[in-house]
Amino acid sequence: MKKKLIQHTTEHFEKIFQKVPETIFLSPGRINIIGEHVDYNDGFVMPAAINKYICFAVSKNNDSDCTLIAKDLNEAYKFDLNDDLKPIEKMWANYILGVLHEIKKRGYNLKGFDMVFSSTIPMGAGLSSSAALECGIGYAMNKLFNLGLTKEEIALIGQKSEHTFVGVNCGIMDQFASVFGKKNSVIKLDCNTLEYEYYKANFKKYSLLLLDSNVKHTHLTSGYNVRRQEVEQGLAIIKNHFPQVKTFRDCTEDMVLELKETLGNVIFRRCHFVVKEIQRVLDAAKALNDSDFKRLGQLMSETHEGLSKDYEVSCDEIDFLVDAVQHEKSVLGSRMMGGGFGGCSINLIEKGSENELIEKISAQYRNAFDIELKAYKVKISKGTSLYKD
Ligand code: GAF
Repeated sequence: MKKKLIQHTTEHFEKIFQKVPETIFLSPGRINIIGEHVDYNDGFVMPAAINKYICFAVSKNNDSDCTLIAKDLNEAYKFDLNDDLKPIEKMWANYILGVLHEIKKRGYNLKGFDMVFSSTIPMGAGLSSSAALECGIGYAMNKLFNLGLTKEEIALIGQKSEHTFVGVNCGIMDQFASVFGKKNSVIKLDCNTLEYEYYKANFKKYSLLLLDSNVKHTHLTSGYNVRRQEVEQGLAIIKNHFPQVKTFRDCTEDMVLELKETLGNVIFRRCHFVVKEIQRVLDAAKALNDSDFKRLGQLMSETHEGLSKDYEVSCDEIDFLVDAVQHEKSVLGSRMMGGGFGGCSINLIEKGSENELIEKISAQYRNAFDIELKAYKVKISKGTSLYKD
């Protein structure tokens, strides 16, 4: 699949620009084992890059004009790099323009380029095709024009551009996973300090299976930014009562419980989820280290309960998919993954049982919602990288 993607992207570039692309880059999507909606709350997360990619074929063109071709959408956008870059109607282009704008703003010198990109990351499925696009373009500019950006800077530029050009106040998890992904490794990222550790993604008898609800979300129209405001509001109240609290990391469950009435029902549930989720990631890292997959699965399921009932970022279709596997002996844990309001569930499942489960759940899902389920057996792969120069 990767080879085909590279081949198609390269051929398309050659057809459009009548030359061989100077470089090819691959930027992966991501999964997240656990730690949802805590990256913007100074928590820990455990994402990993996967073997679904956006492929970029790029060449410098000795001009200040740039041509971007979104092969899968059959759309193009041309602009002059010397112009003041601003968000435009074409949403996909904003992920790229935002990154270029951020790079220019930091004083780096960019020159014109021609680019074709194509993807195997399903869009709106919670696998972070947007971060892959941002990081891929950041990585490509860095290499092509020798900017000297670090991987961390590339991730931060991607995040910033999503805030300014797309309007989603996302955390750092997706961009970090896309850039820092490592083959067969899960990243445990401290979103407060950006320190990270790799954990061997050795699930032994188990594997990770994604069930795609085929319900598309966009964070902009979903409650993502609203959730951020709610927890910020909650944290301000907590800090007021407990001056020793600087971030959610310093906050205990008891503190939140003590302030239940002051916070009010909704904000209380949001904050309670955050505090519990931060602890769950630490417990999950231990479980993974100890190869205690039963515990890991339990923690994943607890996360879902919290995301659905307290953080309220799930939806009927995803709740259905998680509920449907609850009593399956082969499944140790299941939860919605990513920003929510659609997308995929991630399941820790006994190796070899995947197909049977997919068949069974697909039929149930079709009956309940008249929607075709998609399933992905993902492999954990390396982060954004140069494929060829
Ligand atoms: C989205 C965001 F982009 C991430 O930063 C993160 O908050 C995630 O939702 C939820 O964990 O993917």
